[in-house]
Amino acid sequence: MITIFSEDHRLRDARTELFGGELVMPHERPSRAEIVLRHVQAAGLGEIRPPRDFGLDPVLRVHDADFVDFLGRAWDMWQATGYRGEAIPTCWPARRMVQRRPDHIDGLLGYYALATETSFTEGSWAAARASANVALSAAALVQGGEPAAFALCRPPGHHAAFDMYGGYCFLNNAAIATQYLRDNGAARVAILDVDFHHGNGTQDIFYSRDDVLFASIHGDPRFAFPHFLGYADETGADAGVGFTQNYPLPEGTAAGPWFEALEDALARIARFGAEVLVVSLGLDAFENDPISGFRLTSEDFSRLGARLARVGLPTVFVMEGGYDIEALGVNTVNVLGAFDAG
Ligand code: OKP
Ligand code: ZN
Repeated sequence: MITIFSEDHRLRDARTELFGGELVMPHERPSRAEIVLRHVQAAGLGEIRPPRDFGLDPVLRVHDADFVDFLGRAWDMWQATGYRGEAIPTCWPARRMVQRRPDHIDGLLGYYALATETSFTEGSWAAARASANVALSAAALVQGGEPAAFALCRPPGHHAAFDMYGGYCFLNNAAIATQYLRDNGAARVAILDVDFHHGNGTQDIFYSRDDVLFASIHGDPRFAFPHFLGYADETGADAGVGFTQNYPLPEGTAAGPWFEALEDALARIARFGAEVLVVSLGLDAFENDPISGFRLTSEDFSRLGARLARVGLPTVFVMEGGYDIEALGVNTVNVLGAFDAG
């Protein structure tokens, strides 16, 4: 299959991630995309193309305009304060406080962030836009008749909600691609999120809709980030009731129960009558992932790719997480190669 990749991912190169009470080198770093690209090349998966620029219109179909405006101005506002570090929120509109957009960057960061690990830096906005264009370009290929395409997105997107960033995500690449598919002829699109972490942003964006099915297999929020969404009883609202399905699984989950959840999700996707499948492809359910808690093996990722091929739908793979950088290229290409072989 064709891979879409942008060198501009490198513009997202934070020095810090607030982790365990320390500022550490970010887990979500440029070498992640480079190793995946190298393995795509080495495996001869197919052509690698740069994205085209879709502008902000398709982004604004799923994100709040004031939020997008904030992302575009946050670094300059932070710089103007004279602060010397990277931009990290320190306060929130917590319970019983007023949800009103303030003016100062310290307040804006807390207003729009859902967590503190995602330091905002100089090139973050440019990289996030490029990442969305990667997803859109892959979606356009599939809309144009390609059976599948791989959006090698970085930064990832599935934690970014209508008006929130965090969890290493700024714009929700999978949601932007999904809405693009809807706007260009697909009546029903299914999103399958296999990243270890719950795709809270994607769920948020489509929660009240019956034209997009969202299914996610992830670490139970009682023990896993993002901690405040992703329970099994979140099944949609209004017209969207029954069009969100969460599979929160316990720490230490290995292939048996994981693939059982996958079968249930795929049965729902079939019943839904999806015309296109968007896969939020995180590889952090891997046994050696440094920040996650499942036990899938590299072979299990091949099994996943082969199973997704049997679904028989046009498929857009959108890169999300995966932090065992040594294994990330192998695991990604195991999914995609097995899909192509299937
Ligand atoms: C992004 B994606 C673990 C803290 C986790 C943020 C994780 C973001 C994951 N103790 N911090 O879904 O891979
Ligand atoms: Zn993840």
